[in-house]
Amino acid sequence: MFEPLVHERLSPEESAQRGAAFAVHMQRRRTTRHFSSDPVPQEWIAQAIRAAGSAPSGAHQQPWTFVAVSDAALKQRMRDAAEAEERRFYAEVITDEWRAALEPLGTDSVKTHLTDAPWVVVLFRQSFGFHADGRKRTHYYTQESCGIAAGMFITAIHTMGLVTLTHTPSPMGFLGELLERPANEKAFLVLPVGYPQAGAQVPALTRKSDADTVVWR
Ligand code: IYR
Repeated sequence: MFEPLVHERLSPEESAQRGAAFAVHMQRRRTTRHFSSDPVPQEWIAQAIRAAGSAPSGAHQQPWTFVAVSDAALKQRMRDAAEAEERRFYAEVITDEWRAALEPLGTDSVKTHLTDAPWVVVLFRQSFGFHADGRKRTHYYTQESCGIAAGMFITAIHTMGLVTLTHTPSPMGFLGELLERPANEKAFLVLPVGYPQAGAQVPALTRKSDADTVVWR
């Protein structure tokens, strides 16, 4: 079944203006580890998830589940479990090369963002799904699909004037248990969302230039 594409062709001037303004808007996005506990309405999180859910996906299987946590006790349990994993990571798993790469970012095993931020959104990747009759249904390109959806979520959050952090506790198995997800769902990314703390600091980073990013042929 097909239907007509709904598409508005913009004037070249409008395309150029929107493209330039959007690139400036996106260059202002920063990842922060310092969240205020100021509340954020549930509807705003729902809007960002709705935007993320518009992502293209392999065979349009939409292999994602977003679990949005605001319950303080649950956030504390997620933090306790994440910090236990991260203490082991920073003490035993990390290589010298990896430690040096993270040094400018100032990361460590203390994950205050998991309890400070009003929302912690956990994106689960559905590594497979189910047919209506309960048979297992293969999902395709789930990593790519969830990566794109995550990017759209981050863009929506930034556009709403909020901040987020892409947190990847490793391993992430504890999240499926704590959030009671079925076995076909694998935690993909943890995204605390909120306002930045007053006086929040971010690493002084520069981004790759156009010349280092793109090859024209
Ligand atoms: N998962 C760890 C380590 C970590 C790894 C990378 I690559 C980062 O960009 C940041 C952190 C942690 O969350 O601290």
